[in-house]
Amino acid sequence: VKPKVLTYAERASQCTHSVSRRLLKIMEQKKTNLVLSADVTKSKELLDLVDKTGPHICMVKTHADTLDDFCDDFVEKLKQLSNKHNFLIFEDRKFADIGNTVVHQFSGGVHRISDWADVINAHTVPGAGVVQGLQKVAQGKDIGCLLIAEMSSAGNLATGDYTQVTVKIAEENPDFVIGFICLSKLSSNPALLHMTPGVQLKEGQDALGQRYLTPQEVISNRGSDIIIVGRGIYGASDPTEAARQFQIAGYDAYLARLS
Ligand code: 5FU
Repeated sequence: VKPKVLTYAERASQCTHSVSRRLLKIMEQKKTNLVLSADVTKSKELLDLVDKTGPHICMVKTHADTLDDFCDDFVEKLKQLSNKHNFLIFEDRKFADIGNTVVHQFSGGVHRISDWADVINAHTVPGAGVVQGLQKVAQGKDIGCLLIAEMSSAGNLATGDYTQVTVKIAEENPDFVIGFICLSKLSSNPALLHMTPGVQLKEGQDALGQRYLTPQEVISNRGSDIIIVGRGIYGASDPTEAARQFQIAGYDAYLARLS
């Protein structure tokens, strides 16, 4: 018998972590499993893009260290937009050092990520200490962590045992880890979210090793929960319309999985 696929609302009610619960509720309310990867390098351009596409997304993903003009005012404005359009903020910093170092990378430096991000992520190359270090900083804050269990790029080493150990670390840290960056469903725990980058409306690749799957393949066939889209949206002539199309494609693929 095929196991019943739970709705976002049903899964929200099974989440113990406030961030995964909030995200699933937003996904249910706004009918979207789309994360915008806002990889532009000027803060004004980023804020404009996010304001236009905000109604279509459940979360925005940033690379704060690629912004030419990152400052506190940018953070303030991004937070205002997240309230206006009801989405979460995910800083794709990919922490990958020993626990003691990531404590400072997460809380300090120029970006002070722990002051503003709802969601962060980490590689598991260093072992579970990276998660423990990040969790120490997140104590008392509503921040959830994703573990990078698989990657979209050609020839990456996050496969096999590495992926399996990463899933184990996630399952052992439910107070902090809310899911994965991955290419397919890795855990049957309904509280863990699966988020997949490398998504375009047509399969293909870029010139630097990125590989693309479609929303249908990622959500319906591979059982992931969330699509992460960058150039497919901000590189389109009409980013708002592109976001609307990805929203529909992703949500239809989710509905197809439910039925
Ligand atoms: F962990 C990963 C991964 O495996 N692949 C990715 O592409 C993260 N990413 C990020 O998703 C990457 O850093 C970009 O920010 C984004 C994909 O952007 P694209 O323009 O849709 O290719």
